[in-house]
Amino acid sequence: IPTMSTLSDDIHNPKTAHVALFPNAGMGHLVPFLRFAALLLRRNDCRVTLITINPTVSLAESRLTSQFLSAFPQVTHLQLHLLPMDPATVNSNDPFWLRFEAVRRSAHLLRPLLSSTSSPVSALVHDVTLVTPLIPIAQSLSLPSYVLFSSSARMLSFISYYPTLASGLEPSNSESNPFEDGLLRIPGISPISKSSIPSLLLDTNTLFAQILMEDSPNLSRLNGILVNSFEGLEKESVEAVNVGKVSKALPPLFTVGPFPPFEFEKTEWSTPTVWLDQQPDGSVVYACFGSRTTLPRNQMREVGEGLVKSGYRFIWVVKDMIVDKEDDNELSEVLGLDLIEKIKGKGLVVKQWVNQGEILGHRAIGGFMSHCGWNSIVEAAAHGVKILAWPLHGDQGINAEVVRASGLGVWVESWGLGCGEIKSDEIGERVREFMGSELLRRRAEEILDMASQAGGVGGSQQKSFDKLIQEWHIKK
Ligand code: UPG
Repeated sequence: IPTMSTLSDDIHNPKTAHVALFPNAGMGHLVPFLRFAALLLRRNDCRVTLITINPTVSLAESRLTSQFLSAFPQVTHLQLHLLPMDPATVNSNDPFWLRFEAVRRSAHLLRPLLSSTSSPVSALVHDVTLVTPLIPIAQSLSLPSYVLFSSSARMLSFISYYPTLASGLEPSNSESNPFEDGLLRIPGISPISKSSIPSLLLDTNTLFAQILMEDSPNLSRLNGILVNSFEGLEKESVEAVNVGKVSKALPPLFTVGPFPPFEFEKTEWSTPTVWLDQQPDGSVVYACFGSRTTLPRNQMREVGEGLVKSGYRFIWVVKDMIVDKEDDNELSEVLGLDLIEKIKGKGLVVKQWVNQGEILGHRAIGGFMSHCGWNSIVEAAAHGVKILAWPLHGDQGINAEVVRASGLGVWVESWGLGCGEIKSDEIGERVREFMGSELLRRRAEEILDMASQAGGVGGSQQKSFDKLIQEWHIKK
C-alpha cells in the first residue's frame, strides 16, 4: 500500500498514469469499479479520478461511494450532473435502465469535466452501457478508452454477437431462425441456450436491445476491454475472445479478476458474522439475489419454506423492492408471521444490505443460492463457495451457464428466466442435494486455488494491471 509521501511524489512524476473511472448506475456496476480503483491505488504508479452521478438510484450506491472516498482521500472526485429526461421517451420502466439512458443522453457533459482536472487524465475506463456516447469524447481528448465489463466473458461474447442475432430476429427476416435446436451458436464458445437469453433481448424494440445494437459494433473502437474474470473460471470464453474466434473486431481483453472485497466496503452491522461464528464449518447456506433483484412474495415464501425444509442452517437476504430507498416494509409483512416462526432457530433472515464479501469468506458458509449476478459469482469463486444457480433476468442465465460449465455449481434449469413458481418441497430437496455434494465442494476448492493464483503475485491480474498502466503512462 503506497504511503502518502510516495503518492504525493507520484503527483509530480510525469510518467504516472492517471485514469478516470466512470461507472454507471447500480451496485452491480459500481462495486467492480470501486474494487478496481482500490487495486490501482495499491500500486504507486497510478492516480485515479472517479466520476459519479448524483443523486444515485439507490442508497447503497451513495453510501459505498462515500466510504470509498473517505478511505482514499487521494482520489479526485468529479460529479456529472444529468440533464432532465422525460421517462416517457424511453421504452423501459426499470429505474436502473432509465438511469443508463439518462447518462447516455448527458454524456457530452463529460468532455468539459474531463478537461477540468488539474493534472491531465491519461485514460478513460467506463461502463459498458456508455460505449457509443463516450468514444467520440475520448477521441476528441486523445484519450485511450476502455470498458470495465461488469459481467462474464461469456456475456461479452454474446453482446459482441448481438447485432447478428438481432438481425435474425427481425420480423422482415422471418425465414431465418437464429436458434438451431433452441441453441445460439457463437463462434468459439459452446452454444448458448435460447432460454438463457433475457426476453428483453429477444425483442429488438426494448431499450436494452437498442443499446446493444448501437454499442456492440463500436466495441471495436475501444482500446481494450477489462473483465473481472480469470481463466480458471472461464477458460473457453477468455481464450475465444483473445484469439479473435468470437469476433476479429474485438479489442484486446484484459482479465483483471478476481476483484477482492475491500475494507472500505465493511458495514457496521455485524449480526450475520456473530451468528455465523456459532455455526460449524461449511454448514450454512447463504441465499441472496443481489442488489436489485426481487422475487414475487409468493415465491419468496416458497424459498423460505424450502430453506427450512432443507434441514440446513441458512442466512437469507430478503429484498422486496428493486430500489432500496422504497424497500421499507416490515419483514413480517413480506414473509408472514407463520414463516418467521418456522425460521426461528434454523436460519437468519435479514432485510438490509449485508457485507457479502465477509459472509462468503466465513468458514461456516458451505454453499450459495445465487441469482448469478456476475460479481456474486466471482466472489463465490474467490472464496471457494459452491453455487446453486437461480438466474432471474439479464445476463444471469448466461452467467449460470458459466457456473455449470466450470463446475463451481449446479443449475436446475427449470429454475430460470421466465420460469413459473418453484415450490418449497423442490427447493428443500435441491438445497439438500447441493449442500451434500462433496464433488462440488472439491471443485469449488480447485477454483479457489486458481482464483488465488490469478489474483496473486505474478498472476494474470498483476500482468494485466502492469500492461494497462504501461499503456496509460502519460507520454510527454
Ligand atoms: N451485495 C452486498 N450485500 C447485499 C447485496 C449485494 O454486499 O446485501 C454486493 C455483492 O457482494 C456484489 C454486488 O453487491 O458485489 C451485487 O452485484 P451482483 O452480484 O453482480 O448482482 P446485481 O446487484 O444483481 O448486479 C447487476 C445485475 C447482474 C449483473 C451485474 C453486473 O443484476 O445480473 O451481473 O449487475 O453487471
